[in-house]
Amino acid sequence: MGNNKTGIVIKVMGLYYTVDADGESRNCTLRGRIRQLEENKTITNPVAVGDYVNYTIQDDGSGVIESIHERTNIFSRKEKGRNSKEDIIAANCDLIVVMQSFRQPRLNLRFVDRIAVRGKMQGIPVLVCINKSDLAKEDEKKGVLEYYRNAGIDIVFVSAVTSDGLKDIYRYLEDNVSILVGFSGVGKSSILNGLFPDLDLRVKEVSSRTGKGRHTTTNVEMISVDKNTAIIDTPGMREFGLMDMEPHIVGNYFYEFAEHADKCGFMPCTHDHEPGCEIKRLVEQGTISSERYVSYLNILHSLQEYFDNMYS
Ligand SMILES: Nc1nc2c(ncn2[C@@H]2O[C@H](COP(=O)(O)OP(=O)(O)O)[C@@H](O)[C@H]2O)c(=O)[nH]1
Ligand SMILES: [Mg+2]
Ligand SMILES: [Zn+2]
Repeated sequence: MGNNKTGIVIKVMGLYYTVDADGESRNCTLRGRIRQLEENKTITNPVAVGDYVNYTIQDDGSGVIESIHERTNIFSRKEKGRNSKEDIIAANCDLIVVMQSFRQPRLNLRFVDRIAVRGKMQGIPVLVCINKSDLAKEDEKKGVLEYYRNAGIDIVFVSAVTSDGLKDIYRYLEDNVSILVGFSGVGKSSILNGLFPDLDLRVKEVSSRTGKGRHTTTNVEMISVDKNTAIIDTPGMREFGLMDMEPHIVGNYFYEFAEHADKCGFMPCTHDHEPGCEIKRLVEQGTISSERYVSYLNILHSLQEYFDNMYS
């Protein structure tokens, strides 16, 4: 059939999708039977940015998505609550870039750690990009590097104001589909503008009242940079839920723990109250960052509490 096409989803707005094929975008809806699939009752939207889809073209020029190609991965989150659904933020990503800033909003490495756990669980590499380095003291940067020592997480410090580090990020982004996540106000748009001046994205002032910034991006959207490079920009996120993860597996995704876990007295060990825990020993000895360990416990305990409530 001549009107049967394959494209990539570059934007999702509720039940409307923008699909790109050969540089031409088309507004699409979703065939009813896909929308009604049983599995869709547990996810917020069956189609995500980054999905390859087959679609047909209607008489009015709009498209209808008929099928979704198999995915290499998904990047998703799941919040608290019995009825909460898994929210697939994007599909088929090569890299997750978590952006943070040293000021306004200030660093929140626990948020980074949650995303890193999710990324590692879903097999997607994670880059931590810390912006507004023009406002940071040297020992603040050193603190971040120490926090992530041996964690298998790459860190780059950048500044949209001085352009420091832009080349370093570009090296990661080039020839990849990267998803960019972070709180509103950390400078995602400013950095993208600095990297790709032709794209002309909107940058808005951080609201001085909250220091959190306004939401300038309301929907997930893929920005095509060149033939092989794309960035998926996400709305400023404040929360990142891991609520579908079994507590005892979290330690597998803290790589500087996982490589020593075979020396723990218990198997599996949650590295919490168990006697003879090698991880606790390494924290006391200073080999593993004690703050990273506290961040780990924070995730562990929130999942344990969640699972306890679910099954009681
Ligand atoms: N000092 C400083 N301010 C920055 C930097 N990058 C962005 N900003 C400011 O931070 C605010 C939020 O930037 P924006 O790019 O809109 O953040 P987004 O919400 O993550 O897209 C704006 O007022 C920017 O001017 C930086 O590297 N240094
Ligand atoms: Mg923005
Ligand atoms: Zn242990």
